[in-house]
Amino acid sequence: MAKILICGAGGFIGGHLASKFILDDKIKLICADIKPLENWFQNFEGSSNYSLDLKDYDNALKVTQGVDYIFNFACNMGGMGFIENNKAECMLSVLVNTNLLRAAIINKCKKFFFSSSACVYNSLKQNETFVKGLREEDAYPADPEDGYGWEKLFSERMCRHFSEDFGLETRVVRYHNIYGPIGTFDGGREKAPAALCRKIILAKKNKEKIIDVWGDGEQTRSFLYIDDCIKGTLDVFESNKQDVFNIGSEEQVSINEMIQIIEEIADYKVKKNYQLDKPKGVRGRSSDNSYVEKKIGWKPDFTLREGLEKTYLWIEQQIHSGSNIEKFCKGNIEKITE
Ligand code: GDC
Repeated sequence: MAKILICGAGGFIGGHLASKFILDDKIKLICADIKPLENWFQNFEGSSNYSLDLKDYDNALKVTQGVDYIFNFACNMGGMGFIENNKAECMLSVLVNTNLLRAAIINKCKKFFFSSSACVYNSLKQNETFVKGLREEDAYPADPEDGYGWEKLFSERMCRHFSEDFGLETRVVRYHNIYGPIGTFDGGREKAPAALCRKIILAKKNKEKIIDVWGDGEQTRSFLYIDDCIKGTLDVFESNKQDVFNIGSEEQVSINEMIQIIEEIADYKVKKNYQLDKPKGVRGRSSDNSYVEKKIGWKPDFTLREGLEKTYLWIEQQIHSGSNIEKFCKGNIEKITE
């Protein structure tokens, strides 16, 4: 039986991965997260669940004992509204990955997965609205997103050197704005797909005609649906390629175009109040998947419209039932904007 540890299992991607592993009776699953158990987005009786802070090395040592495979999703993160305003908090996540790598060596773990981000890419390559998809080599020379992106790039690098120096097998992926059901949609950490679904759902519910949009709406991104993300994660993990891969979509849209898709799903049209002083991040970003497709054979299945339909429906259910609002809409540190 393989013993698998998911760190950050109480969060969005970790929770979805846990929901896959829990169905496999050849896996003994261990889940860890800093949040109290009742706030985990998903938790399962069939796994051993720990609420602990992995910035503490003793906790990292304890939870990795006897573990074969480690997936590390644990970090303090969120959408642009969070990472632009909490750079030190984001950088402190370096302690989690450092502790887990050290503990993986002590406890002789077989393989280590690190969830990096498109925020590692050089900002000069993201200055236009429509940009060429980012290739893995575009992370260097280094000029990543301040705070959050530097932490991710440093931790990627540490994975590389732990495998070179200590023989630990590592796998690293760079996620490009993952979205979908059972994720944050309010409170300051939400990313654009969930935030804009929420705003349109509320406008429709309250018969309002105008929503706030950060920036001028012409900035572009590509967004990856959670099911594609989980499939890509497992494909990279199970492969024998010790490397760094994009896990993203190549469907580049402007924020205005995404709003139009959400309006069509909602069957409700809104006017946009552009807030130019809000966090905007890079001007344009998209993934180039040629390397991951060639080496791993992974590519996404869901279109943005298909993924947004599922996401919209789930957020609408949460808002209308009102039952899970606390769990999915609460930041756990004070300094959050909007
Ligand atoms: O927050 P985000 O999805 O993160 O924002 C995308 C764009 O959408 C930004 O330009 C933002 O200004 C715009 N936007 C417009 N209205 C709103 O109401 C809104 N809320 C939000 N959140 N944004 C709005 C993300 C990081 C992640 C992760 C990924 C990797 O950056 O925040 O932590 O690492 O990147 O790709 P984004 O795409 O800039």
